[in-house]
Amino acid sequence: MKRFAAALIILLLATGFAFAKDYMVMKKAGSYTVQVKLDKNPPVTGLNKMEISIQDNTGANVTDAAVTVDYSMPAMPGMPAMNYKAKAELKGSRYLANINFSMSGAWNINVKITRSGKTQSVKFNVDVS
Ligand SMILES: [Cu+2]
Repeated sequence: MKRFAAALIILLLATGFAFAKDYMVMKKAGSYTVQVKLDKNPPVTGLNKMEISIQDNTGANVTDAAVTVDYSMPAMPGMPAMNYKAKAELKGSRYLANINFSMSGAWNINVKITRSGKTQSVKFNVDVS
């Protein structure tokens, strides 16, 4: 029984992200480790709040970057390509942006981090419901 409980705990830990409330992506961009969260999981048509945290290679939070989010949907039958841009504002040690998906489906997201004249990007896709 003890062994079963331990196995169950390990299973819960391993699948933890599946139960997480927020949509979350963690990626490297150059020497930065970037964590991007959306407050809706799955993301929804309309307003989603994005939270971006950036750490340098020493693990320190980066708070002096200019962060913008480009999000787009490629053209599809009856719909031209859609491209939007949001500016993320620093709040505490995180950058916050409002992302407004105008329709459901697959969107490309590109988080651009500019610091000391150099831009690094984190790209990922989301399936908007
Ligand atoms: Cu579309």
